[in-house]
Amino acid sequence: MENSKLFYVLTGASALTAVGSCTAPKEAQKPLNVVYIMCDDHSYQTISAYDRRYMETPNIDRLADEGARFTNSFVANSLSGPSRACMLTGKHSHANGFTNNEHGIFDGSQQTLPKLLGEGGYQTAMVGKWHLVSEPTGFDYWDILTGQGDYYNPVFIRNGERLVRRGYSTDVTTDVAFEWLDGRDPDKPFCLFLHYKAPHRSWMPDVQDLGIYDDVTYPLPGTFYDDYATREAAAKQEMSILADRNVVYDLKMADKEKEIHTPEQPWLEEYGRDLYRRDLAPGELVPGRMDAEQQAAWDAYYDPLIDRFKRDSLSGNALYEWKFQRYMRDYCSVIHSVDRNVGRVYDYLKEHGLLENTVVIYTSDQGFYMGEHGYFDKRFMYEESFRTPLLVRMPGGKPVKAAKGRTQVLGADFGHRANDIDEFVQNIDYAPTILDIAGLPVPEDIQGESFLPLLRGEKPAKVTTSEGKGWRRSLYYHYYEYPAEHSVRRHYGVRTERYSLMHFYNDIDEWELFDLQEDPLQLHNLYGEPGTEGLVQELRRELERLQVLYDDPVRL
Ligand code: SGN
Ligand code: CA
Repeated sequence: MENSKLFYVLTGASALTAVGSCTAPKEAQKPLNVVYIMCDDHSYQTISAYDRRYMETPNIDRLADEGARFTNSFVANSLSGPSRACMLTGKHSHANGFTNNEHGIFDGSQQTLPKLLGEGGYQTAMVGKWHLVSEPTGFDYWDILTGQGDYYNPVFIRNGERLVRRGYSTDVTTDVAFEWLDGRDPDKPFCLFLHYKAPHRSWMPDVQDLGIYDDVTYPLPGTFYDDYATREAAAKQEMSILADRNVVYDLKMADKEKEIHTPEQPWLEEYGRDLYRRDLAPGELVPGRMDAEQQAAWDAYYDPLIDRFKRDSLSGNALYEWKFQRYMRDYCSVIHSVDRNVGRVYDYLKEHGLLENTVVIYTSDQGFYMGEHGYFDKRFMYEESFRTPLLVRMPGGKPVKAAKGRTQVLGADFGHRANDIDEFVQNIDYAPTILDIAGLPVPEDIQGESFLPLLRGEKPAKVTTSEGKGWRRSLYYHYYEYPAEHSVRRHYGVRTERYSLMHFYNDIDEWELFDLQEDPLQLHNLYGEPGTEGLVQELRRELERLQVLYDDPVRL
């Protein structure tokens, strides 16, 4: 690893020139800082740097414009806790031990990125959604949301002490990050993990953003009315917008009169009402609930919508499409606040002279369905939730000159940009990449690869990885959380440039094979069709190779 060169190569145009003339300014030689921003459930479809169909996200897009946009970024296990554990350890779920949210407790005694950064002289802070059950270890400072976190007046645990912070979760989380940045030692490099709760279920917008997208009618995705023919596992789930999206809880039709019922999920009905209608003593802060002022603004917006919903008494496809439109409006409104806060982070770094020597990473713990296949949620190895956004702003803000990579088949047409990195990257790569950016060695047992060489514009074919010369050409995936909420069956699989092969197991034994070139929306399962035997054999061999490589005990 040529770490000694990194500080120069990465610090933008002026520093690059200075290196050549041997008069590098002192500032340029400082170790780089990292701001790692991770949302919860942010789909690449709702970032306009990727996809312009739904909304504009100018502040998030700027990170891509001033660095790189990854067009083939994936997770190893599309669920919050597992994804966070992969990021912290650089290892697949079976190797870091946190395979699912329901039973997982992260073993904080193991080797992690913050510990390695700390040993290398970095200051580290973890702010926002943590979701790994055990207390954070290895950070100099941690100030985390409890569990999933709340949108309003969230409870935090600050280095062990519980406190309620008044305000909207995304704003408050950013404020906490700024407080830490203000008080840090300016002479040491830092890595800040800024993890928003947004836009996780139940998609509660900030009161200032209520209704901002009410004039927008969102296009239905092409697979909205999917009948799941040929795909048994795709049909066997409980994440359907029509059947599983609760009008009271998810769509906030929590009427005071209690005339709206959701007979399919009665427990959610009461829970949903409680969430929004809880009586509060004036001015009192109840964790996770609104104060009187917030509640008044909320009601002023929702009450007329609730009346209208009662009057219209929709059913069938009209109800289905109404649910979709409300979902999109809530979700995009929540993202609008994330985008505003990303703008605040950018401004902070600029005002404090940090943009020149800080790498800013923007990602999500996984992708999300925006109605594709009729779904919300994630979990599946299908493209929308297997993928996750990844944008990296480089120090100095210079767009990366990406080597011409392989062009990949994508579910949505993103168009092509000169600073697109098309290679396969996965969230197990984040830890080694950040260590590499910090100029620190990457321990042998880390399973991911540093993608810093790709950010430097090096030719992927020439990059040395743990598998030898050349960048990886296939990805491994393994999802475990079943039986559980949303009922997505356990599965593992392999994705190559053209194909995706997955095996659903446990109380089901189904293989699915998709040709992403011919069928990018993944509607036609080719597995078992005459003529695919050779291809299946080849892909199964690759899958087995990855299971051996990563030492996944499940094995084929
Ligand atoms: C909660 C949500 C689910 C979601 C999981 C996991 N239900 O349990 O819809 O899939 O979190 O999400 S809720 O009724 O509690 O909102 S994850 O991103 O944290 O993995
Ligand atoms: Ca998530």
